[in-house]
Amino acid sequence: MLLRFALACCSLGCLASVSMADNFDRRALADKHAPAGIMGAHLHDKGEWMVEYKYMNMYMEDNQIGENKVSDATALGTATPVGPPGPGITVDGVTTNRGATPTQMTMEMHMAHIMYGASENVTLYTMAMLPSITMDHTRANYTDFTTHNSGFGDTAFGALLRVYSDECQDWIFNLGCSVPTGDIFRETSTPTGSPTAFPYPMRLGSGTFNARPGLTYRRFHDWYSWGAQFQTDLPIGKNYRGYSVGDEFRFNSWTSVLLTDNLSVSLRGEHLWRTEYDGQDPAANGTLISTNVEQFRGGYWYNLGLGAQYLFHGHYFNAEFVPTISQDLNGIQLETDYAFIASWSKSF
Ligand SMILES: [Cu+2]
Repeated sequence: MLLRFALACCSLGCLASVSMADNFDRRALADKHAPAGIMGAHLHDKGEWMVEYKYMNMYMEDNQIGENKVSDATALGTATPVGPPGPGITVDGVTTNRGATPTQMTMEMHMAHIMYGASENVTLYTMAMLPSITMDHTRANYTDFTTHNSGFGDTAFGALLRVYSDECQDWIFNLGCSVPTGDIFRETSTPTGSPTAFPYPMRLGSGTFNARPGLTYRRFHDWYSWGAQFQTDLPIGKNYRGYSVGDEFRFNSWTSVLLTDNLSVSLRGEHLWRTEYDGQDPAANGTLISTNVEQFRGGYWYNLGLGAQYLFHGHYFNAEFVPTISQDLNGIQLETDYAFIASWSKSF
């Protein structure tokens, strides 16, 4: 590492050690992949496969209007138990939470990811997702209930195209999409006793075909690497329930530092924008609860990613802790606290 550092200091090029060993592959060290929260940022050699299992858990607690946290009493519009229906709260001209307010949500996701190098310049990938969503609520009469939904989510696939590469940098275009394999028609008997549609954020998929184009830049230096990525998730048309989820735009940048050839640490910053939902599901009653309000799905989030990557006999471990540093939410929504992402992968 010290030698690398010394070489980097006296070199004008990005990779001083390239000339030291002809077969040296800088992209094979611990920082070969971007931090765990990033997808579509590396290519594979022709004929090479990669399998990955990725786990994510995101925690949300308490409501926020815009940038300000509010109490459950404020979210329900009453400090003393009434109803339901209670008075609810009016935000941006929309009255909601007359039935109940969400207080907490966890979204777990299991992901199975396969990549294949179809050629030197094209890597194909697919990813199956299994979300498991749990939401806690308080009614206007201050009794609590919990709803849960889990199963097969939407499936992503696409092609990563090498736009440009040289010995120390890559430009990669992600020609990605997702198909609506996640069920959006599931119902729950909690809390009403009769089957009711899950609110928007508890559904397993978007119900639409989504275009997910993205562009990534990566640059490798002797003892560190960095990258930047713009990634989108754009629903096309409306689903069979008459709405589409919001557009999503993410801009990430990160730096990974090699502690040894097999161990690196990373720091990442993520800007995330989501627009409100389009259309309306007739079964979503926004007056009863804020999670059914189409306008209250958008906002801006700034997330930090503190990660580590470890390469052990061909097994690649990638983990990241992702606290949300600031957020500006449309209407009233649950506040995101943090996420944890971990993955194991192997190439062969
Ligand atoms: Cu891969």
